[in-house]
Amino acid sequence: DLAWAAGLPKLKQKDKYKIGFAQTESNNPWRLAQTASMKEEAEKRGWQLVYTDAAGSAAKQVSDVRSMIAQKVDVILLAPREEKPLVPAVMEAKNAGIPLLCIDRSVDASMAKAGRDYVAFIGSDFVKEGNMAGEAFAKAVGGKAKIIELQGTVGSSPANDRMKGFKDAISKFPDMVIIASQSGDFARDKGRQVFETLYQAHPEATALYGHNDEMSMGAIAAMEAAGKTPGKDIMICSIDGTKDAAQAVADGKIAVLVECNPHFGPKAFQTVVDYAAGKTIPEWVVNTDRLFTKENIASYMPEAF
Ligand code: GYE
Repeated sequence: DLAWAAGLPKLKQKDKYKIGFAQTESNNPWRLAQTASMKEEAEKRGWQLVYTDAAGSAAKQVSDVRSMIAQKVDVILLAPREEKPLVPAVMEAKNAGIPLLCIDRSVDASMAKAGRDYVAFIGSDFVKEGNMAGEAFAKAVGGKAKIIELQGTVGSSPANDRMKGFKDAISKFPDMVIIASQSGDFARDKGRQVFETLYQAHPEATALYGHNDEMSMGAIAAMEAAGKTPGKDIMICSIDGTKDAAQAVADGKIAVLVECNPHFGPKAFQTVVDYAAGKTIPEWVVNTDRLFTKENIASYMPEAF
């Protein structure tokens, strides 16, 4: 039938699967929430989970996938750290006859395609996240800001797309300008260091766009250490929805927060079941994300991770 006709590996219908989850790193609350969601779902269904943590190395993640192939897992869930270096892992799974799904980040579409080389991409629309952030932020700052951007991991799909979406949104506002942009690798400490350096070089900055909450929280620490008030001297917009960031919205430090939901377990496992049943899986199973400001953050607080 349709899904299988494309040349993708088949999956037998079984009560229980041995399922691989190749995580990219575990140094932030988003990753921990995602891993917990996978483990919970595996336990609930009684499936065996083969879990690996690439510890921030694309090369290790490739070998993690190889070891899953060698262990003959039934199916692989891959959270590809970067778009290009993980393509070989995707192709090797395909050639070994193991269906693979990209979870939360995707791989370079010109090199490996969902629906042809791997089953599907399950995750957020990062361009849209950047767009939502940019539009709401322009409103929050009255269409005028000198922005420092902290990019995510270089070569990762969320960094590439959040950059693009935000840029497109603010291009409609001539006084919204990005004056400096550098990667903080999605990490809190790196975000703090990079912000400190960029702010020293650009003391005229009035705003921060952080591609994730961990970097934004790091930057807030740097601002406060420099005697500046986040939310006043420097306006902030951020993406994810961690507990710390939600609290910072409530406290008036972060003006705009765009959600990126890490709880993939139920959706990912159900997609595997549907695939085995021969249902047609969309190439992109899209997660929808919400927008939070001081006005509506209270309702989100219990969900923050
Ligand atoms: O925003 C970040 C994490 O790939 C969508 O990666 C994910 C991003 C998320 O490390 O916090």
